[in-house]
Amino acid sequence: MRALITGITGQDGGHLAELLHSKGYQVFGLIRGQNNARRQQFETEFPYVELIEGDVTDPSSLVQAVEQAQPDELYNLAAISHVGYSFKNPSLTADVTGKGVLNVLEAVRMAHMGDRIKVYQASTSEMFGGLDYNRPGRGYNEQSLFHPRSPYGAAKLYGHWMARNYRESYGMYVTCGILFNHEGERRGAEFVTRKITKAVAHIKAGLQDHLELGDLWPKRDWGYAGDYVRGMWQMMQHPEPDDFVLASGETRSVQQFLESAFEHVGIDDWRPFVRQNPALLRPAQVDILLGDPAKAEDQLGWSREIDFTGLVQRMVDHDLKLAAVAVAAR
Ligand code: NAP
Ligand code: G4F
Repeated sequence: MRALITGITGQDGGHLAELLHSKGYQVFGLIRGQNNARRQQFETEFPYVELIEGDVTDPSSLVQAVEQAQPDELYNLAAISHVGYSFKNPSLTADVTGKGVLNVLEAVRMAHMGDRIKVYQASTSEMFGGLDYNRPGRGYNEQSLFHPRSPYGAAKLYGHWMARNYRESYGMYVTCGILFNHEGERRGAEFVTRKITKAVAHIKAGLQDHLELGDLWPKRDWGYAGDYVRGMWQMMQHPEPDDFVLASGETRSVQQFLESAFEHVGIDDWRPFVRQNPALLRPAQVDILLGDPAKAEDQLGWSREIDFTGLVQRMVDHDLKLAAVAVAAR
């Protein structure tokens, strides 16, 4: 089996490459830029991945990538994925996170491989967004209404509907995973969980004295990225393309994540170490995300191995090791 992954240098790209390699796949990854700063580190960690240069905003590079990789499965993970950044760069976000999906789908169709390549689209719980009329109740599922609250969420919703349209119009195998927040050791430090675990480790090691955050009250449904990429692969083995929610079914506030991380290093009172920075507030907030993964559990047999406490501890322990290396190098 051959797989092409866009967004290979991101968090999920790394986990998915590892999973597919362990299953015997030949893995190809689309990498952008003339001199991508992440390339060398990526090649060291994943020597078995064959990198192909391309960009989801450049249709011809995608046709070439598809022709070169000849994939059985194409996982479209590339995106500008930071919600806060998308408010500052909405047009770029529309081009990459939205129209980029159309470019990938068209590349498969234009290369006349629409009948043999299965496509996975990385859709998101940010598409639900949420206002009073569509609060999640027992959890958003595949039938819930969408109301995106950011340029990122709106761009993803466009990509989601284009993916569904290619499934319905051309009979292509295009599956959308509507994934709730998933985190881990590979999470970028610009996302709140990793920002917290890194800061907690640095504070414990004496490398940093405080942490600046935005809103602490929003709630998210957090899981471990390794569990979620396994769900992506399971979706692609399903006989029919479809939409599936992956979520933990539990929701906690940013403050609860913060408390758990500090608690794990033996600091009971986190308040002296945390300041609010108004520059980190967003023009609109998604108050609460809670997902219902029943369909994926029933139809795919998907389950999670790592719970919330395990996730926090794993991330903090990883960052404590990195902090110890930094202290030793001083
Ligand atoms: P991530 O760490 O931010 O990775 C994004 C990837 O997209 C990076 O490899 C980045 O490459 C690549 N990329 C950005 N612009 C590109 C372009 N113009 N052309 C080609 N590649 C480009 O995201 P992630 O957490 O792994 O998430 C993977 C996907 O799932 C994303 O689409 C995200 O929106 C979606 N998603 C994530 C979550 C979550 O909780 N993690 C939940 C739901 C959905 P560079 O190295 O060049 O920057
Ligand atoms: O970690 P976040 O930036 O993740 P967010 O906005 O939930 O988006 C992530 O999950 C989505 C799935 O639901 C993905 F589609 C998306 O690509 C991304 O992976 O922020 C989480 C919460 C927000 O309410 C934010 O306002 O934490 C709050 N927050 C408070 N202080 C902060 C900060 N977020 C960040 N990034 N940085 C802060 O300092």
